[in-house]
Amino acid sequence: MVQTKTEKQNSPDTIHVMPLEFYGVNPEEKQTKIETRIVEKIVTKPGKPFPKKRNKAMTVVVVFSLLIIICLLSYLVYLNYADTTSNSTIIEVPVVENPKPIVDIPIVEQPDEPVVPIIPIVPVMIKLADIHDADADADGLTDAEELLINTDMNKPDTDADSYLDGDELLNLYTPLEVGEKLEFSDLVATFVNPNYDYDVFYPKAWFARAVERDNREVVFTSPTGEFVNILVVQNESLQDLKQWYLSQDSEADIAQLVDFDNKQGVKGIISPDGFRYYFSKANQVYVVSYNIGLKQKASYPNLFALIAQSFIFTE
Ligand SMILES: [Ca+2]
Ligand SMILES: [Ca+2]
Repeated sequence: MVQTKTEKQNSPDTIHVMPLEFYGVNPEEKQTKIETRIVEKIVTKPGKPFPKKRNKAMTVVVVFSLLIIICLLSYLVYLNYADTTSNSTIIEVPVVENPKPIVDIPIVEQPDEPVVPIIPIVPVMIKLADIHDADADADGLTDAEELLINTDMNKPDTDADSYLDGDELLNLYTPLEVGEKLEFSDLVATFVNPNYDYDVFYPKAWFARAVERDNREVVFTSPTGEFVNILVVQNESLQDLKQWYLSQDSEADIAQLVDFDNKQGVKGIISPDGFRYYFSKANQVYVVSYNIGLKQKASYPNLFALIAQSFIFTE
């Protein structure tokens, strides 16, 4: 079936070509050749895709647009961050000076214990009269003393004059001879202190020496190590002996101080424990002390008493 020119043009399969007259040759033949050639060209030549140049331009436009959008978004994000930073609140941390540590002290419950009353400890005074060494014949002299002065430790009255050995010695008589003064016997020696103006008897078997050159302190030492010393101390305010004693020992009981008159007529006092005798003259106090060292018993209490009984001022 032959299609009219109009039908060809309206057909969906029609390929529009130039009018035959355009070619200038036999229209029918030429038309056929041309159509054939065009058809062949169309059939043999593959269809071109979307022009490359156009695709590249579109891609560039799209990419460029995306870049602009990204830049705008980044800028907006930056502005938002900057605004947040500028408006952020600065929290000031309070400065605490020298904070005190909090220490939890554990509460320890104390067990109930019976209340024990506190009893003050009162030092027990050791009295010389209570620590005399053994006295076998009960004549007042210890066995050690009788051994030292050659009396009979088993005979209370060695010279048989009716006076006990102990009584004779403390009255400055020898218990070895009837009616003989001690100072003329061989039992004692006299220590003369010219610096402090006194004399005393001391057992000849003892050793006498001055601690200081001026004889302010003198020591008489027994063979057992016990010793008697005489020390001169100052009493510038010329106090009475008992007042002076209290000034040295404020806790002393003045009622316990014993008045003493020795066999030379010198007045003094005896300490409550019996270990010290005190004499005074002018602004000086003479202290006669007995020291038993580490011993528990006093071997020579009567010889100590003899020294005190014989003490006499020479001026
Ligand atoms: Ca005796
Ligand atoms: Ca006698």
